[in-house]
Amino acid sequence: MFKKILIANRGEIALRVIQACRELDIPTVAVYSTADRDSLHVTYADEEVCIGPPQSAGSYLNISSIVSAAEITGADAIHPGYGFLAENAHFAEVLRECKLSWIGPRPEVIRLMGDKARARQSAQEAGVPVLPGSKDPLADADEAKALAARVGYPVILKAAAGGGGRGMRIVHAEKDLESQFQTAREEATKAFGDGSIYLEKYLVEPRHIEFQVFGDKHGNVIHLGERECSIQRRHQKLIEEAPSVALTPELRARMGEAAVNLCRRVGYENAGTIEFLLDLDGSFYFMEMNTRIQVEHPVTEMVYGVDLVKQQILVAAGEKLSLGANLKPRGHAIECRVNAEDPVTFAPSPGKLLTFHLPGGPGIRIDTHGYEDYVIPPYYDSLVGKLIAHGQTREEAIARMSRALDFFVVEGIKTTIPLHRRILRDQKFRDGELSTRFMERFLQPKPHERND
Ligand code: MV4
Repeated sequence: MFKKILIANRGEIALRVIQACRELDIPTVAVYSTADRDSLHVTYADEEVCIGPPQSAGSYLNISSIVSAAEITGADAIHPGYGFLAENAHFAEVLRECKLSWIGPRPEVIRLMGDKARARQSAQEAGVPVLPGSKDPLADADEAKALAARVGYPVILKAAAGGGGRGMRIVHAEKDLESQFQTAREEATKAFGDGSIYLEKYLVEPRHIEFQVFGDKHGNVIHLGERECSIQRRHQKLIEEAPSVALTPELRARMGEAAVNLCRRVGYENAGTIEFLLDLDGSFYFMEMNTRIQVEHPVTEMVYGVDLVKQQILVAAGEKLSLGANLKPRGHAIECRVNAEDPVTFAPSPGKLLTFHLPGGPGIRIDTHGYEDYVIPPYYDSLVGKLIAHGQTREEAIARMSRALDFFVVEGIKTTIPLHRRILRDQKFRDGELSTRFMERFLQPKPHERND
């Protein structure tokens, strides 16, 4: 087992990793920027190293500072959390060269899945359904036109180096394809230094369903069911739940098998997520793979009663997956992301938490780095905490979430709590009528509120 783990992250996920390490009796090293001196991950880690200025480029993304921090403290493994360097294949390679263990998949697999066009090919080779579209990145707009004519409009242009909604263009008719293709290519070149574009048939109102997968170094791969993540705005998820009301046991088995087959094919080790689009008729299609632990992992933990972060550490240390046979989902879990944002305009709202009262009681879990008098810095993402409710049924999970939101008191900054309270009262939400357009519709002014 590892002797000391360095956590190359901040905020709630850094604390979450420290919790897992403590249970495994492994000492921890926190790294922090000068903006995070008073952060709980620094307080709770056994050792801490300042790695640079507030801007992430100089600190949480600074590979040489982080490697130096590991060498100075004698850490022998690094957990990247999510975001920052979590899906940086180069970082994983540097660690390998420095004889530091990486708590994540092999760099080759990170690189393969980070190229969304190659990931799509791998899915296809593994027999996982993909939407009609490109086999390889498109050479030019003419090739895009010919392909779009074959698959039918609307189509979507995606940057191979993008992902998570960055660098996408929806095209409804042939007359718009040429200009959209050029724009997509220019944007991708500018944003990612790689202008490779591929094309797919566009699904207008799918659900976003993702499967939690896990692989070890001995070729064992399992899945831990799905999360429904359709409630998002501008590709930022707001609410996630498990299981999805849209899946029958048969469909779950087929999607889970597809997810596991893809992981086996690429030799996946670590926790991972296979994202699917689920169409209204029950057809599902591979969208992307995330090669990290995700923000929303707690809903799976609540339903399956497992500690995914602990498993990441055990598996990275070479242990065989011990979850296997006795995996049994129980009940329903929902997560609300509490962001330091205006609940109406979504403008960031950093600042001091003057009051911070957390709800508790049956079925409630909160993952947060917040505390009274903590100052949320403006430099990083706006997540202040995740409120997770578990119940025997979806109805019970909703009831528990609603009362926990009512009893969650934050003063000093604006948060998304009032927005979550409204969504949880929404009839469509309560009926489980979800799609990737849910928020667009929810936020549209109701007819009687319109003023135009
Ligand atoms: C799509 C799609 C419809 N058809 N691909 C958004 C994030 C990135 N992972 C890919 N995304 C989409 N790809 C095809 N062929 C719709 C989306 C999409 C979406 C997906 C999941 C959750 C929310 C979304 C919101 C808008 C678009």
